[in-house]
Amino acid sequence: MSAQKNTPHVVAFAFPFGSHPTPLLHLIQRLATASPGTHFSYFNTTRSNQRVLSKANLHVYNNVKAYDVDDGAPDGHVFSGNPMEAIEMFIKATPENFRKRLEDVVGETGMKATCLLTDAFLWFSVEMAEEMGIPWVAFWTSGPTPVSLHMYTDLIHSKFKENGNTKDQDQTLDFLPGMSAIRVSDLPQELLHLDRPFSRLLYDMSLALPRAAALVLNSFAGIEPIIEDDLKLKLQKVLNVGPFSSLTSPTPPSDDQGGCLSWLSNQAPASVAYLSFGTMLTPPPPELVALAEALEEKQIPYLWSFRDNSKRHLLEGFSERTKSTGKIVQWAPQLQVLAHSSVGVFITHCGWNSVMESITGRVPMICRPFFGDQMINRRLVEDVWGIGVGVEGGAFTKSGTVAALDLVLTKEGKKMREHIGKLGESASRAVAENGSSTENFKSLVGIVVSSHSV
Ligand code: U2F
Repeated sequence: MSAQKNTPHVVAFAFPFGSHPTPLLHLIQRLATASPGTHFSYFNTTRSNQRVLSKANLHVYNNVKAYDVDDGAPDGHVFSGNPMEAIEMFIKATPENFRKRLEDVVGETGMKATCLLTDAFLWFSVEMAEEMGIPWVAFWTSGPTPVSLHMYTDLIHSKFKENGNTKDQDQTLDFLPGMSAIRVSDLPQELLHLDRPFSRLLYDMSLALPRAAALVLNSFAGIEPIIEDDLKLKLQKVLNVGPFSSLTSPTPPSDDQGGCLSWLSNQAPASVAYLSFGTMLTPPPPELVALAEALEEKQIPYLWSFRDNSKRHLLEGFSERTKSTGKIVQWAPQLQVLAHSSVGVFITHCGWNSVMESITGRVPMICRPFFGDQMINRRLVEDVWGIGVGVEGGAFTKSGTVAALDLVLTKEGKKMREHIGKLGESASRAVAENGSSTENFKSLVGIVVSSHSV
């Protein structure tokens, strides 16, 4: 497409941490395919773009262009390793880094922005969009429950916080629609303590969301019906357009340098434990050791996605002793791994993308959440959907992990597999022709494309 001055121009801003930028880019790629007459600009920090774009096949799209924005870190800055440091520097650089880059791009291309489609965290986009007289579409990369909880932050504080402290951790949030299974202990720290820049960002987001033309989620209708209905009352439009993992196009290129898929093909059906803790974390050393001991004791074939080289030595003896039954790789093609018939259980931190991918692959989970929405996701997986189990005591011990493996791979596993099979079918129906996510996606295209006439 040759970009013209009056070409509709959708501008996407990514939150450059964890897996956030990737599903936003996938959404942009789907929109670019659906609306070839629209131009899409994807803004992300240089560091994050290097990671994301190498796997993105962007050259296939002649109406998508990626741009680097400043991440707020001074030149030559050496990060401490605490992810919050980079996040806070980035927050400090917003919104000016995006505003400045957008002005440059509009100046260079002559194409004014006609719609801002940004990570919901970047709530200031609504102010930029309103200044430009164009719609803001917010993309929430997790499920409906966490975003709904953020919208009840003030009410939750008034119920549960006394002198800055949270009362009984076991209390449920049954005074909120659809939240009777959620407990105080499941709430993200950022929701309970509003004193940090990241917490403020999320609080401000909850205030800004009603001004969004639409909230888009990588989820599917019916998964949390009461919450979805409640969100619809508060927001202009709620569009579940996922799960992305159930979609066949655009297929992320299979990145299988470790040979995971051929290894899986030599394993018995539903026998392998797949372990991965997402893009941001590694369990602490005693938990890694406990996990390895449990796998070894049970002689369970395993595939472990493990990137933290500083902790790799903890698994050395274990990986040597179990090399005939297990495999440790730096990166696994997780979507295809979870879709492989040999995988019987997913040991996960309950990041939302992992949960969606497990549902798509129909693989029950053993959950060890760490932060943010992960405790909520665990609660849904175990207590609401019955498709997995949390580890006893909330952290990996050898006996707790053995018990969880026994449960999922033998006793209760059958029921979990039935439940996840049904959810997986609903997910497939949602993204099929005329399915709810497909129809929602068409509405999204309508919002994004018609916005040039605003
Ligand atoms: C943050 O989650 P993470 O990025 O840590 O974890 P996920 O949401 O589960 O996403 C991880 C993605 O990385 C892929 C995997 C997922 O799509 O398929 N992946 C892979 O392909 N191969 C590997 O070896 C390892 C991972 C945050 F921490 C969570 O709390 C949020 O729920 C989440 C979404 O907002 O973002």
